Amino acid sequence: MNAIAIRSTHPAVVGVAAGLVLVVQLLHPDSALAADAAPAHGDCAQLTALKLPEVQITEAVAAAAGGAAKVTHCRVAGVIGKEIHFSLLLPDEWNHKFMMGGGGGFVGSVQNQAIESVNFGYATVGTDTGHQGGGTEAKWALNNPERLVNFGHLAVHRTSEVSKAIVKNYYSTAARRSYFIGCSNGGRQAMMEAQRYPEDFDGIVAGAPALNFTAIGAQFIKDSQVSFPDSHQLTTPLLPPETLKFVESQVLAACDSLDGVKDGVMEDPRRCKFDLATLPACAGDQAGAQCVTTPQRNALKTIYGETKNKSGVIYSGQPFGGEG
Ligand SMILES: [Ca+2]
Repeated sequence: MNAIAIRSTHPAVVGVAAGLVLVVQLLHPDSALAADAAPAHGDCAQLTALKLPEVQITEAVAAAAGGAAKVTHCRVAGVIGKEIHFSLLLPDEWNHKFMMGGGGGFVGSVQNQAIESVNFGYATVGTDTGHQGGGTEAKWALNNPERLVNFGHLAVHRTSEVSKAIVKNYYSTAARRSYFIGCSNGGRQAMMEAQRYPEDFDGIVAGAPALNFTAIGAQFIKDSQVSFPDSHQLTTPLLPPETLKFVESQVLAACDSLDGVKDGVMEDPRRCKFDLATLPACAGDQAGAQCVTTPQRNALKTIYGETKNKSGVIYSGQPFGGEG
C-alpha cells in the first residue's frame, strides 16, 4: 500500500494520482480527544420509532458478534428519501467516534469498506448509494438523474447526516469525531466528500480513488486490448500472472529504496521512473517466467503509457508497482 499523508488546518482539496492513497486530515487535533468509558446507550429496538425527515428505519436489532462484526452491537437498517439504503452498526462499547465506509464499482448493494471498524468501537455505516444492481452494471443510471446524483455524491452525504442523528439519539451524545474511508469508487466517494461536503468528516482516507469513470473505462479498454490482442482468444492474457510478478520484482528492485526504506513498498509510485528497456529479453522471443518477449514489452509500454483520444491525453498511465 502506498500512502501520502497530507495535513491541513483547512478543509482541503487535494491532488490525485491513480494507485495512491491520499490521507486528508482536517481540522481538529487528536489531542483534544479524551479517552473515557463508553456511554450508556438506548434501547436498540426503539430506534424503529425514531422520526427523522425523509428517513424510514426499517430494522433495529440487537445483534450478537457474527461475520465481520466481532462485538455485540445494534444493527440499524433504513431508507433515506426514495431509495438510499443504509446499514449502521452501533457497538455496545462505543468509542465516541463514527466511521463511514465506501463502496466499490457502481456499488448497487449496501457496502461498508470500514465495517470492521465496529470491532474497535466505532459506530459505522455503509450505503448502496441509492440503487440496487451488480457492482459493474450501470443500467440503473439510464434516464435517472436522481440516481446519478445519489451515486455521484449525495447518498454518502445524506447517509452520514442521518447516521450521525441516529448515533446521537442512541448514545444520547454526538460523535466526537467522524471519519470516512474508501477505496477505488470508495476513494472517489472520499474525494467527493472532501470537495463537496468538507464539514461531514474530520478525517478522510481516499484509497486509489477512481475519478473520472469515463476516462478510466477507456483506460481499462486500452489495457484489455493489449492484454488480449486476439479478440477470439480471451482465456490466456499476453501478460500472464508469473510475468507480472516478475515485472513487479524488477520494478521494486529499481524503486523500492527511493523512499529510503527497502521494505517491498513504494511510498510514492510517481517517483519511480522505471525503464521498461531494462527488463531482460526472452531468448528467441519465447515467453518465460524471468523475461519478457517483444510483444509483452510493447504491451507494457502501452499499459504504463497515457490513455489518449483524438484530443490528447485523457488519463495518466498505470503507475508502477503492484503488478503481480
Ligand atoms: Ca520502500
